[in-house]
Amino acid sequence: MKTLGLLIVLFCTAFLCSCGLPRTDKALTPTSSIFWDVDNLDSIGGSSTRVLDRPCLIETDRGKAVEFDGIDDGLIVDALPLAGAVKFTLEIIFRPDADGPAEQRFLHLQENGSENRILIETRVRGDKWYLDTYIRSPHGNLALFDPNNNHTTGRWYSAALTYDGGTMRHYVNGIEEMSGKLAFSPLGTGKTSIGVRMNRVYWFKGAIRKVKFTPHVLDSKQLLRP
Ligand SMILES: [Ca+2]
Repeated sequence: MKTLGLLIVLFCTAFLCSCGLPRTDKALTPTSSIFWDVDNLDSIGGSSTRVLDRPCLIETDRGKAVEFDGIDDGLIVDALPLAGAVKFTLEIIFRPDADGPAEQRFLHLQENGSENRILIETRVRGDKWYLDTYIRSPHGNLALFDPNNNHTTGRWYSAALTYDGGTMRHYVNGIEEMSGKLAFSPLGTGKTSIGVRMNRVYWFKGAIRKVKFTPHVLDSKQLLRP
């Protein structure tokens, strides 16, 4: 009985000591890509997801996707997978539809309790759209957009935003469109909104199929294709 008591004491001591050890938070410092399939309305990427109005789950020739009406549909995911990343690649596969709002903030990574954020947006004019990306941290901010980089709505596209420690770049279908110098410090924990800006303005009209987060810079050849 004495031996059993001793074993229990030793086990509890070991357990308490291990709890006191510093741990690395994998959620804060991912080392490989995290894929989110936007293929349901309950849980995106394994994180709890809040549904704003009625985005629709749809079947497409490339698999399931979620469709947004451009009025009040959105998803807010309780995770910011690029928290802690000093360099990164953010990618999304989406289908922008014609005649949506002129400005659509449809992928928004927002640090809790600050204005620090990473955004992928579109500007839509009739059946044409162009990419607009934005990064903000305490070291500065930069928006990249060029109305001459027009694409046709109603088709699937991939957009990518990268930051390599000094330069921000963005791509459509793996082709670089713009770049600019930026100083940046990593975001802390936060949330991600899909189909709308976090504060429920600038709604997206179209469909979204995948989001991918990578804590380093991918080569253009490695980027997702639609
Ligand atoms: Ca709606």
